[in-house]
Amino acid sequence: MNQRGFVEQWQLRAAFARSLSDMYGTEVPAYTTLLEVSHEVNADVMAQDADAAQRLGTIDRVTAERHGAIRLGTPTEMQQVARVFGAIGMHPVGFYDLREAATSAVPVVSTAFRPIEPEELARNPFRVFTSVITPSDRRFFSEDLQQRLETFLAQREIFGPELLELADRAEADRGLAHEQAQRFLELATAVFELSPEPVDRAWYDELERVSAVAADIGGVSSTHINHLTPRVLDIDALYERMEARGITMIDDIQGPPRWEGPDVLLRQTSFRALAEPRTFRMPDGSISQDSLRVRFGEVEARGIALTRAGRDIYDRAIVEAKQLYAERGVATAEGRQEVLRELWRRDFPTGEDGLAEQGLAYFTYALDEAGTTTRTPIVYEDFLPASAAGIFQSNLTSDGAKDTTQEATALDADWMAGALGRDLFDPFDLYAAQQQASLDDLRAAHPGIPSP
Ligand code: OOG
Ligand code: NI
Repeated sequence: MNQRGFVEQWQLRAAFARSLSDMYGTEVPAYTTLLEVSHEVNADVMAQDADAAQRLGTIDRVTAERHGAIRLGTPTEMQQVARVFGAIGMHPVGFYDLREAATSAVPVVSTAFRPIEPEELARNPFRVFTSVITPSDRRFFSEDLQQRLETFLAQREIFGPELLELADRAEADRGLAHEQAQRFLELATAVFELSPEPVDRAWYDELERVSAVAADIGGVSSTHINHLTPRVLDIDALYERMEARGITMIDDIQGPPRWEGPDVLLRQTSFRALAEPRTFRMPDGSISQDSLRVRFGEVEARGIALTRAGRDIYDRAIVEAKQLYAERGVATAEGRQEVLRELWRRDFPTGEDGLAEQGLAYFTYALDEAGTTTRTPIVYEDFLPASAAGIFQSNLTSDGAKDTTQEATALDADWMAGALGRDLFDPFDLYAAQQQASLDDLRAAHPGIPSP
């Protein structure tokens, strides 16, 4: 807050991330353990070599850094959540089609809301992976079920008028007066709390036979945060320490392997979804207690953003790795890491120099005090569809049903932009523009300088 009691957008964003984190910690205590262990690991990595640890962001940024995941029901809800995130300087970036990326039934398409300017990312990089269900996709939903689902979703109100009004004001004024900021944070946090309202058992179960994700979204008249993810500087160490504390993790760390070369993109893992008590309304009208397993805790380590050329190498390596697991009968997480390492050594340069020279990753350039050009890697701020599908799947209680004889509904980045009623940013364009801006600044200040 500044002197006149005005709370700027980035301060609202940081406060919202903290508020969600506090709320989620009371709802899912294992998340609090995950935060504790993340802090321990980060402190240890900093103690070993503080410069190396902060090559991809200051420790203050990394300590505050979270991503959340939410799942919504309609284009209207997407438009409304875009207003709430717009209020705190988060914009939709990228299009992810989980219907294609997942082998289980995951009938959603997604985008991620995040800050897009380097200074804003440095202040607080909060991001939220946001999915919307696809009732028109016949591989999952019959015409009859689509209609009943859409009718159900059209009747619910997730974002109330007071919250939306405050959101619009914050977006227009780039912040809010102190009291309004408090109210905005209170209302916005409440949207994502687990509702005590009884769940209609028959309706939930009908949707769950199609897809556990469909039931989580369309089986209830509210929404909730699905997981919150801290950033850690050594994800392998974190995995071991969580298991040592008796918390069962999913089998793998998704994404690139641990290896001796530069970390690229994103590595993620999670602890298994926990049974949470929920209240149900049974077909005979009685109320009963049971539990649902949908929410979990995830953790991630971030690496350098790859160019399209670099990303192609990554995508091909992930596909090839899957073939090799099958061919060689690889059945353990360590075995899969070995295969990935083998491919990384073959396909990726072992240093940042190689990544830059071959145009595989993004960097910014500047002159240091001694007059030499320095190169700094740009951190990857987005998500990976294959990893996201893996995270979804490893936490589903059932695979659901996908009728692959039916046509997919075509839903793409343009559809998403239309649903949101806003521009959808392309992640590659954002990284490329940041790299180019640094080169332009360098040349403007030092016209004779050779290209790095
Ligand atoms: C979102 C899964 C994607 C990630 O980190 O890749 C995700 C969800 O489960 O709703 O959060
Ligand atoms: Ni996630």
